[in-house]
Amino acid sequence: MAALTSSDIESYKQNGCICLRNVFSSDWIEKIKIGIQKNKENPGVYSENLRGSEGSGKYFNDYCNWRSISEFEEFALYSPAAEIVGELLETKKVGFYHEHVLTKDQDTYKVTPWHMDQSYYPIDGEKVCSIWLPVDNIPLISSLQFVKGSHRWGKWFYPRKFATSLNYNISKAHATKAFEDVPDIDGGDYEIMSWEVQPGDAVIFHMKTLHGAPMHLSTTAPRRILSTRWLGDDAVIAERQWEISPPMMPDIAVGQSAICEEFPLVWTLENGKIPIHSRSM
Ligand SMILES: O=C(O)CCC(=O)C(=O)O
Repeated sequence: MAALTSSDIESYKQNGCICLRNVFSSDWIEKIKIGIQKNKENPGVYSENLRGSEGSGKYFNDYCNWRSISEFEEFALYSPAAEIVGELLETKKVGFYHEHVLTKDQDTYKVTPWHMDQSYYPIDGEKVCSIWLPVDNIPLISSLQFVKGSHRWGKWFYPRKFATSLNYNISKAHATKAFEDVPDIDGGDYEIMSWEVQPGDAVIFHMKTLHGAPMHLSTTAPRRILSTRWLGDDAVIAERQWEISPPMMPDIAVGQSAICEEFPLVWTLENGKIPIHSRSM
């Protein structure tokens, strides 16, 4: 058992984010470091290197490489992550959606714009979250920030390009939901949650919680993160009016469970981790 407390579960429900301390062993952290290094040396088709207007560092991000980077596949299938998600979301099954590497070199001026992940994804449902896992010590000044409780506002915000902070272009005429611009969080009166974190800690957040990250101004250490995305019982395929992320729609009807061959079942409450050879919906 991942042994989360009822207060952890309640706090996640209320705030839409939580920091769990020391939940991944140093072996997992070392594996992830290797995976991140492999990813940076051999970036995938979706990779980006972004820079702020000043500073020497790059904000590298890439995703959906877990089937070719064995350390990420192992993490998705065999680490304690899926069970933690199962307990925190109080879900009977957990599917793995994808991984996302987000590293900021020393002296990176690029901020991560405030955004809501779920509007990028063709996924509806409430039992859906990400685990933001640092492999470096991250001071509060560089750490991911959340707008407390924003997953419960009942609002959907347009996805924004990380490179420009501008909204995605809307290419289809018929919106299935009303989307709004992300409000000016930095200039507004919002309650922000954020944590100084060490390797082994995990920051978990609802896919609707607004979040963003400041520059990484350390001149001595990078800020390397593996963010993994997870699906629970009520996660279903949804339509979006823009290019979805990742840009591959599974061959599943809108409204059906999103846990499928592309986004595989990795854990159930009854059986625990699902071995790779016997995975089924
Ligand atoms: O680490 C970052 O800069 C952004 C992380 C993020 O947006 C995410 O994991 O969804």
